[in-house]
Amino acid sequence: MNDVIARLRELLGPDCIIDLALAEGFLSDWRGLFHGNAACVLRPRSTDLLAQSLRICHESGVAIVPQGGNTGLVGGATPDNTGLQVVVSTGLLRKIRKVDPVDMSIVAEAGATVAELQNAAAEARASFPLSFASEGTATLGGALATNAGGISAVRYGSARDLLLGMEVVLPDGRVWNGLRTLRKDNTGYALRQLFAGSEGTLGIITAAAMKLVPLPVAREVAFCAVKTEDQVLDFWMKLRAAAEGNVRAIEYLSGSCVELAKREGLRSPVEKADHYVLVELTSSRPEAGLKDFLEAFLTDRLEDGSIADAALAQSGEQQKQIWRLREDQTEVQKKAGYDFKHDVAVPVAQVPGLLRRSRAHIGAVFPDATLVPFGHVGDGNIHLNVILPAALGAERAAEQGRQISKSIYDIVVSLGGTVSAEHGIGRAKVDLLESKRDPVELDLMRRIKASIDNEGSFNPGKLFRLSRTETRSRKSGLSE
Ligand code: FAD
Ligand code: 2HG
Ligand code: ZN
Repeated sequence: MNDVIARLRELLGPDCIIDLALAEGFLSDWRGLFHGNAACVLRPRSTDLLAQSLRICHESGVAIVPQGGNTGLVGGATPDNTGLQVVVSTGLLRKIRKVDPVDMSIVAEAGATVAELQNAAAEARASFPLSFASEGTATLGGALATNAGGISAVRYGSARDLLLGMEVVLPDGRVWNGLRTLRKDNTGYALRQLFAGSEGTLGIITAAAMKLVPLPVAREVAFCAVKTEDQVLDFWMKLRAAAEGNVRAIEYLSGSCVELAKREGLRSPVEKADHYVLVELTSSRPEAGLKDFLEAFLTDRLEDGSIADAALAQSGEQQKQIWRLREDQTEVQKKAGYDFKHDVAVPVAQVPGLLRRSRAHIGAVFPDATLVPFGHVGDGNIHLNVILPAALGAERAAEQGRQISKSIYDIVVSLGGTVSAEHGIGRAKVDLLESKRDPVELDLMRRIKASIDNEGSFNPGKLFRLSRTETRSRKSGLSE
């Protein structure tokens, strides 16, 4: 291993390889749930240097863990604790290579943050629509590798729906240049889509070409108090039918989420309720009449009783305050006790049933637990999170958390849902994927993995369980 590190140091130069003493931030995940060790952390400055580094690692059978902004929520970017894996960070691959307002595309390196893409697009009077609370740190490569969703997926889709082309360094160090920006290209398998959502198990995305959309110049935000789960769905159905494609976000918050946010000093502009809906409408036409439309729509909903109260933001500042109730949830819940995340999706029609059944079950069986569901209701993607009090102690909380998670995932699957909607599988959900997915589907995924990464050296133990042979060779040190 020392020899490999020496060769990598010579190739990359000392400032692009981080020794373990300084690597703390690369060895644990954002939530502090997973901690690992590594032989070293590489930060190559170019695709070519990254490719050469991977060739050196490949020759020596060294395992690789790709890492972007390290904001992932399922432990996918954290190395194991053998100290033998090499973390490859895209931190120095940050260039925005091209913004093309005619083609409506942007080509950027994988380590550029989602916010940097948004800013570059805005400078060219266009919009990169992917958006979520960690966008200031999460990278383009990470967003693609996890197929991130976020608040605007209801209108523009998840990361893979915006993907036009890709540059990838394969496990053996070869570079695939598929950086095309074509809107139509039927030339065989859509290989780029294999790497989207692959969570670092097939190679390292070094750059991507993404779609842009027209820059919104009109924006309205409203927050509504709603009495029942069915009314949440009813509100969304009516808005979708009336708003003519102007809905950029439709987010659900349970009463418990808003109470948690209030405890942290945030204010809700509407009366207290069991459920809330946040709506954002946007348009690229300044005179789109969004405000008049939303005012009339909310008045009708107050009159027909489908909402109990509503506030339409009157300034950019008020829009921000409303959004904070939603976007601060991850931070607020992290502080509130032991938080157990369940990033799930069900068919949209099943969202009320999902919320009701989970509440009834958790309330009856786990009196210490607080259900704090929120999320992207327009996509049927609810973060069905649960908080257990710190006073329970780590061991009891972990045991109860396991039981709670099992019952939530069982309910989700019985409703035709998925156990991961947008965060991925990483390390946290490997067993869950194996237990809930069709064996044929899993077999196909394993074959794809083996055909691109035949040594199994890319992000081992993520997405798939380590195979018995891999476990044996790792234990006996053969992978050194
Ligand atoms: P990392 O965490 O570094 O890596 C994530 C995975 O991708 C790992 O498996 C890693 O190996 C792999 N990877 C990273 N870069 C590459 C690359 N260049 N090539 C190949 N593989 C790579 N996610 C959502 O979908 N929607 C949300 O609304 C959302 N909100 C969030 C809010 C907060 C506060 C936080 C902390 C996280 C949130 N996330 C959300 C999760 C996370 O931000 C996203 O998954 C994000 O896309 C991860 O990007 P990253 O650069 O941090 O990736
Ligand atoms: C969001 O929608 C993210 O804000 C994070 O996906 C969800 O904290 C969570 O559970
Ligand atoms: Zn989310």
